[in-house]
Amino acid sequence: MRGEDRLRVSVIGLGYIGLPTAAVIARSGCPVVGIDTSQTVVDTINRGEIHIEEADLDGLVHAVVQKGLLRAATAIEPADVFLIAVPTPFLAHEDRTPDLSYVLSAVESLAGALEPGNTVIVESTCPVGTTEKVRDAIAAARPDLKLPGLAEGTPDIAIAYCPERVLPGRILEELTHNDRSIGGVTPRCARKALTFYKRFVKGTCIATDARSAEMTKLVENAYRDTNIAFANELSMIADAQGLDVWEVIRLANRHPRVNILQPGPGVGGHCIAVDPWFIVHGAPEQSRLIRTAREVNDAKMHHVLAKARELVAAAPEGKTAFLGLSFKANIDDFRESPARFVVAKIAREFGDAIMVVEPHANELPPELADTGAALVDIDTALETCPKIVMLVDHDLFKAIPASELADKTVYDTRGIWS
Ligand code: SAJ
Repeated sequence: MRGEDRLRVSVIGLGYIGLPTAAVIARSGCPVVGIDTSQTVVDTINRGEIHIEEADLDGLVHAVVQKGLLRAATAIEPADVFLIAVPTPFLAHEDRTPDLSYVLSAVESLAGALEPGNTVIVESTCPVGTTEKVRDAIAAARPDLKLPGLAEGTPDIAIAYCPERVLPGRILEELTHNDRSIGGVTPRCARKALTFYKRFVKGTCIATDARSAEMTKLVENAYRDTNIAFANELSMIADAQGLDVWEVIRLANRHPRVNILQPGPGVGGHCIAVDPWFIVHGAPEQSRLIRTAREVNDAKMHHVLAKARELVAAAPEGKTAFLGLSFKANIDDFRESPARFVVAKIAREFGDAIMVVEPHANELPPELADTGAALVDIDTALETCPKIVMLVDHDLFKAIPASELADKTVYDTRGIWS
């Protein structure tokens, strides 16, 4: 590695994790080149602008680009540290096999640029064993290099897995202050990666092995999914028994050792709704609870769909407003969003009987475009619609007093007016 201040960093993948990570590393003083296959993304960042919505990210990217510490490109350049932050989706939605092709193609493109002394770090969420696969792919592409765990003596390249654990909406804060698990292919690799993270992480950095770090990331999201599934299952039980689930949870949470999460229209996003399946895929026989939690959260989405359909179908001449499309509050991320799923299904069936309010969208997603459903602002929806389905607890919606809805029929899946 180079001297402290001239450490060159390459961040591959400039999405929700890669771009903030690149900006935070650049802020620590390292020159960073961000690599992305999209020319539009590269051009946007090189103008000092951003293509995603995230608190305070625009100001930081603008500042580090202006200082010459962050630059974007479509082709890999030599660096001291290569950090991979590309997506790991499913191969096919039905069988939920993890698709490692983005990770492996990033590895393929950086392998040619590797020099002895370099460090390769995977941050993408991955099934257990992926970092070793990355090492093996580098070994196949670069037989001239000594790789950790494969060759005798000091390896030329350090390889580690270091998952991010930031919450969308709080990414910059959490990138800096959260603790990090840093898993090396060998202990030496972990130490090298740890020294790098210490430059910009204020939380505690804990060295471990790559497989444990890979599993830790999956476990964190499966834990949250399971807890949300408990709340969602309770909400369906409460519906069947005519109970107010919010009241029951509020009361149960007065117990000093009970902390039930909030029911909603299902679990969305690109992490919690996906990662538990990586565990199930790796150990199907042993993952009964984790699989069931996924199924419960998906079932909640269908439960909400059925109840929303009932509301719209009753007197369809009176319009229904659907509040929110994103996968959670106050963000512009619509990936794997249960709200979007529900609205799209209803729109296909009822078209112009529905209005959609989403303060974080300028237009409706493509599957809603020709259905007759209209994207309107909140005041138009409140003036026009006698029926309301609340799907996402954006601050804008939480600011509506329950008294303003007194003459409406409301299905509140988030309990904000409970
Ligand atoms: N949700 C509920 N009820 C709750 C909490 C959440 O229905 O009480 C829903 C949300 O509405 C959303 C989904 O769950 O649809 C996920 O939202 P989230 O805020 O729990 O998490 P994400 O997906 O934004 O971020 C998660 C975080 N993981 C954990 O908290 C364990 C984050 O720290 C990870 O970095 C991120 O996944 C990731 O990238 O893996």
